[in-house]
Amino acid sequence: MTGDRAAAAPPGVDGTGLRIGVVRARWNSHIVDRLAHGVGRGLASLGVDPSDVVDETVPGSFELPMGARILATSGQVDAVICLGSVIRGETTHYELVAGEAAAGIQQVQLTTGVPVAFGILTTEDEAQALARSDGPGGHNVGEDAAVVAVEMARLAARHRPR
Ligand code: DLZ
Repeated sequence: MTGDRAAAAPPGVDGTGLRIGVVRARWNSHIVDRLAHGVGRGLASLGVDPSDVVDETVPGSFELPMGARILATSGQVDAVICLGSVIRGETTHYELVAGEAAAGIQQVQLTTGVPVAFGILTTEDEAQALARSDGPGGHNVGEDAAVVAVEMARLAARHRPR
């Protein structure tokens, strides 16, 4: 029991033909790798072709907004997913890294108009991070973020100015 609720895709949401950017932080990579597996499962379940996924890494979660902005403005992707793990017990400036990552991601999606899904775990300890980056059938925030990215990319496409 993680205390979180996973995002369920609304009926009919389909990722076929969408191009998705995935930016991963290299800090706590053992957790971020698990989130990336969740993204893979989530995108595959919605029909996104793996060849339509653009993968990049950045040093840490603080750099995720910049990585997202680079992909969002590249014209290569319909949405971006940011993956990171910030663990309070192991990080002296937890609030700074987690807060700036969240604020930066929101700023990127609002200023570029390209949806950016928040797949960053901000947890008290490693056990919580492991519980939220589970394998198939368990809770994985990367899988949730994949659903968010596809749903928001479709929303943006439906209302794109002509
Ligand atoms: C410096 C730092 C620390 C202490 N903790 C984390 C963390 O828990 N998770 C994470 O993704 N990144 C961390 N970082 C690195 C910063 O995000 C950033 O990469 C550096 O401050 C360099 O700008």
